[in-house]
Amino acid sequence: MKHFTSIHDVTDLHALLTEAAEIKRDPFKYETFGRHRTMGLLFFNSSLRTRLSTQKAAQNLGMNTMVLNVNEDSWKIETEFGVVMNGDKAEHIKEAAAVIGKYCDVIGIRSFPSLKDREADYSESVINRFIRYAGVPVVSMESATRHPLQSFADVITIEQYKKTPRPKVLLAWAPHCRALPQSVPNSFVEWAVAAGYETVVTHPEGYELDPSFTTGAVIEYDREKAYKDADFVYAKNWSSYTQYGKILNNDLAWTCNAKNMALTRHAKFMHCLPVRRNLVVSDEVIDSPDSIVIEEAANRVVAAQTVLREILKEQNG
Ligand code: SN0
Repeated sequence: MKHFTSIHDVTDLHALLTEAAEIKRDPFKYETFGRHRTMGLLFFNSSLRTRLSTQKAAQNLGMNTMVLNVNEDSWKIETEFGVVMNGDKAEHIKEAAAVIGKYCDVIGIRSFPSLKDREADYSESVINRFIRYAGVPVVSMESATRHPLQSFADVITIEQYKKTPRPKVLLAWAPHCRALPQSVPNSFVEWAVAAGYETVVTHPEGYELDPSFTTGAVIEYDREKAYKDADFVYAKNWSSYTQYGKILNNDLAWTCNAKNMALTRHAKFMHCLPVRRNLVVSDEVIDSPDSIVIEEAANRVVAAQTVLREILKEQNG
């Protein structure tokens, strides 16, 4: 594996899941594999789990880590070309990426979408420019359109809990007070379909995701039908893709609550976190024994470690 920005960088998901299970059983099996290698973690946006789990994953492989909160601790970075840099941004992405590439053997990037310009966001300019100018492998730690480390951890978690070979996995839109990216849902659907699950997405009208991410999934507007007999419910808010970045609905009937969950086959509740209680999910559901959000977050280390090992394998030759 050279870079890791989506499911398309994975040649054999089944083999990757086997590798992940092995790493989960014995996290220190490859503790010297990344010796003398450095991972730089660059955050253009906030993070708790990704920041800590990815560092821990790198350290479990014997790597060194450096964390930079871009635009806060460093010079502000200009990501566009051809602009007269007479504003508050002192450094261009072209030099920044090239320099960081000299200090790091792997670079992780978190860069959320603007949610203002769909074409610009969906062109993934920040992560693609790092890939182009850093000259070292780049790992997405949530980009404008995807969150593959999260989705990989989600699939690892479903594999751990599933009771049937092909569980019904529901991605259920839920209300939120802020406009959020489509990255988590886009990516989750791609991975769930690739893992071979019966993948259903439910949301109010106007929340259709970019169809290139939902190929192979069923879109069910009838929420009750969608929840019916689900084995896993992945609640998540996202802002509109069609009316880009807009909040179109705040109906609390879409909250993942006990009434919706009662329609399922004792479904496990999942969410990437952070989650807004009693807006996205009721206390009752997230605090129930069927909630697996903490184990899901724990698997973020496993996912990141498996991916870093794949990248190091290629570097180590
Ligand atoms: C991000 C998102 O993509 O939805 C990151 C999730 C891993 N979530 C948020 O930004 C939540 C912020 C909030 O105000 O609740």
